[in-house]
Amino acid sequence: MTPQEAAAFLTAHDNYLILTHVRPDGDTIGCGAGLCRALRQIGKTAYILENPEITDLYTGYVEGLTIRAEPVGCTVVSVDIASRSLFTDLAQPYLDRVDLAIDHHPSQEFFAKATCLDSKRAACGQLVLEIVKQFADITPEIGEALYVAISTDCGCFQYSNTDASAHRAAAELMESGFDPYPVNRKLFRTKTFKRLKLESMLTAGMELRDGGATALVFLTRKMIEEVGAGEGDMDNISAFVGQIEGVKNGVTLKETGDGHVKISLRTDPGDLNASRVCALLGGGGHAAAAGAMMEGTMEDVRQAVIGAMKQVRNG
Ligand SMILES: [Mn+2]
Repeated sequence: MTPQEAAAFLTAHDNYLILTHVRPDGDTIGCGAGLCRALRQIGKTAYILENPEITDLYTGYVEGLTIRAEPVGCTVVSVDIASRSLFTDLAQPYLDRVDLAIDHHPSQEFFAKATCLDSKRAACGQLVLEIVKQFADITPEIGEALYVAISTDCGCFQYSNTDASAHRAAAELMESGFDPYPVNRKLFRTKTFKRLKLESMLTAGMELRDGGATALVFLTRKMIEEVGAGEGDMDNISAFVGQIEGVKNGVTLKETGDGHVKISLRTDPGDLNASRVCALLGGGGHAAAAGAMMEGTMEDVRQAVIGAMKQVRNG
């Protein structure tokens, strides 16, 4: 589906239930909030399905927009969700019931009846902007939500996915009238003290390989408990390792506490395809940022990741 067709679909139906992905980031939340507000603006009934994993950084954006139980005869739309494995527990009843998926992941698995996919977009928020501006005014609230989607997914316009069109979309959203300074300060220039402590622990336990081009960091339950960190203190912590000079491939392994380890891989463009590595581990994502979830100990998963990286590099 093109953005034009998606806009036509959204104006033709009603009673929307919007789904966001597990471990929600700024893109999925910003898209959900922006889309929900745009649909309400044109008189539609629209809700975002409650996401139990949302962190403090993003709760404000969905205030008054969420619902726990399903509206009758709803039209289900997912935003920024690449596969069924990324559905939250509450979204499980909708695995086969998504009417429209709006996404930008090359690893999109086409679980929905219709899909509006553009894998060239830095953020799903760019696609949602293109869709909603065809039927709604970009109010400051919609503008801020979609700005959060775009700016977080391209690391405040620093990641390799950042291009002129991401900047243009951000500029267009800023013109809606919200104040970008507090948003940028909160999202990109503020760290909790607990976060800094965790980063120092990650640094102390870092493993460097390939002459320093590959770095692995290990976030254990013990560290998290010692610091008393909440999920909000760990938002986007997988971006940390890539900030070290010389590191092209940054691996963050995080114990989930239920016998699984979450893998996040960030790579330099053209060096190693992160999505292909994570596909070997049962996950997916983008060429420069991908993830997977594996059962096992930190050491099991460490070896699996190193093996998968070698396999992709040699294959
Ligand atoms: Mn995204």
